[in-house]
Amino acid sequence: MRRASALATSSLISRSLATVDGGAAVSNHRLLQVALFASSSTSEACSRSRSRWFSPMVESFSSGSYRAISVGIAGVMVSGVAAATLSQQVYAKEPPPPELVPKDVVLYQYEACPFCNKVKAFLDYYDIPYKVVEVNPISKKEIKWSDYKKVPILVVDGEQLVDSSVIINKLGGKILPDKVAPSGDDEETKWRQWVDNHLVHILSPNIYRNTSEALESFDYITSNGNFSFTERITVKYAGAAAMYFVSKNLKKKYNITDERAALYDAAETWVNALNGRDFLGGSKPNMADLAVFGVLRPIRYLRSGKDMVEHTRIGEWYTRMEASVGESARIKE
Ligand SMILES: N[C@@H](CCC(=O)N[C@@H](CS)C(=O)NCC(=O)O)C(=O)O
Repeated sequence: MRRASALATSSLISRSLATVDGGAAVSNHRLLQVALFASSSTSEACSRSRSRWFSPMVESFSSGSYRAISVGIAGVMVSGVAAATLSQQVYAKEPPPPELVPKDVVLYQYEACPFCNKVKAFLDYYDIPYKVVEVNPISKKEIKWSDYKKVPILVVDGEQLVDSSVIINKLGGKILPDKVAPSGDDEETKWRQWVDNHLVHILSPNIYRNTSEALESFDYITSNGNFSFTERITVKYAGAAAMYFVSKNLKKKYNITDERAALYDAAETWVNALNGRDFLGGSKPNMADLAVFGVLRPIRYLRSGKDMVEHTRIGEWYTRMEASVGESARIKE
């Protein structure tokens, strides 16, 4: 068992180093796929962010209350309730009509995978209850039954859906009857494509940028993923070392000279796209908001995500997204 695991790990590493040397098909590399990101969607992260979200409101409410004292304590309390209600209305989920909610939804995923997190942001926001099967990225035994060998796979009332964007389109078509199908050259589609073709490629070079960030990322990945005890230890250190090198290759492949600058630039590009709106979708998130939020969620509380929020204007939008997406719709088993 130990030998099998060591063999698997060494094959992963030798493959990743071969990829570095050969420079081909990096995105198909198993370690990279194992490695993609750790989830920050822990309840701890949620509660931290939620308190940050509410604190400016509480502060402004408090300053308003000084003025209101002259009017009377009752007035303050009424306005407090009104403010809370308003925030709930503004940043609320959009559950579909109950008759359209699928009965049985199962997501096969890696907790840290950005594509899986894109699907989860969609399910959480539309409040579609789903079960999660965490796939072991080395054996993949949980998806042996499928011909498709990547994650996410979403099984909706027995029907297999694959590829994050296709999953979202197909499920969206079923549960959101009033949503007009995008024309293809509209703003929402353009930014969804930007996520898949640009944003996701900047993430790996950032989270494996140096040895300490690579270790931080693998600590997250191995703590949240489906690994045996031996795999957890070996993958953490060997994976971090391998991905440090792989990420240098990815930088070349995607013409990235300074990975942090590229991340900040992407965050600013997104904020510019919002053009003063709360969300790209206006007063409510659309599929592009959910896609950007979904792929950023696994890195948000890693060093790179913290830097991104500190050095760019994306934080306010991200916090609004956290408030809108709210609690996960995942069914805990
Ligand atoms: N275009 C696909 C990409 C999915 C993808 O590449 N998933 C990675 C994990 S992040 C994967 O499963 N790779 C195969 C593997 O781990 O062997 C999507 O959007 O769902």
